[in-house]
Amino acid sequence: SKSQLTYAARASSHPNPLARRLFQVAEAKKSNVTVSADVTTTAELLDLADRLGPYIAVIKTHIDILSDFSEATITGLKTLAEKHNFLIFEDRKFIDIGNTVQKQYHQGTLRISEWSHIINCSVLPGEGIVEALAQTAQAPDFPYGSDRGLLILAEMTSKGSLATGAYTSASVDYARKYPSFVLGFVATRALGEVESEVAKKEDEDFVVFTTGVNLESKGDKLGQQYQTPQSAIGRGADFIIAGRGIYTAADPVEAAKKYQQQGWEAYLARVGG
Ligand code: 5IU
Repeated sequence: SKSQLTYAARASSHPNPLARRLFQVAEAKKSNVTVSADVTTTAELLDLADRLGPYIAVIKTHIDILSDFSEATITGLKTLAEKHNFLIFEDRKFIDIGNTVQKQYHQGTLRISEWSHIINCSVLPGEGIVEALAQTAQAPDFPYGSDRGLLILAEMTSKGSLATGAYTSASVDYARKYPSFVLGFVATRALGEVESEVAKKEDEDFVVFTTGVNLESKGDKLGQQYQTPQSAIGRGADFIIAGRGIYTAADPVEAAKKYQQQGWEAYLARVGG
């Protein structure tokens, strides 16, 4: 599978412009780390983004947990993304009928389409959610061009997750049906071999983001289950997502560097570097 190839090779051959950019960023910065910056004020978010920016490929936000979201949040995030060459992933987990998610994505208070390169959705509502988000982002008058993409939430890390079996298979089906907008998956492993109703193309190259990565802890008191960067990347993660493991560390910059180093070494081991 493509996960044996280097990010540089995948960047040069990938048909999706945002996937190419993602792999280029990883290669340029020698980082496959996504920091999940789950802080609750704009000042904390922008401070983390600026300090950790050099060591990460992507920042993942939950913009609706900020107590003071404003124009300054958007401007600050966009400026820092350019300054440090990282992409923005709003972990909004859209999960509604097509008509509603189009408005949640492209209208409304949070203006997600304006600043977030990557979004994600659950396929619980069925294929229509993917179709609707693709339709909005690929409309001729969509202002942000081909610089937007979707990850399908195919599995979850929490204890007792119901995102398994037929749900995970449907995630793969819809990714294969909308490859020009679906970058890949949020999942705990590579999904290329999952049973699917849609035939796998020989050159298929979906990107796998794995959450629940932590070097110090096995889980939390609310059902989160962790694995290490080595384990996640060994199972097929292309990008590892760490939240508290980085931002609650005594020194978040040192922690980010440690995840960057371990994530990169695990990647090099996988591609045989
Ligand atoms: N997140 C998960 N598990 C999942 C999915 C998303 O933890 O299956 I999909 C989010 C929740 C949180 C971050 O924003 O990833 C993990 O944070 P910690 O590393 O602090 O547990």
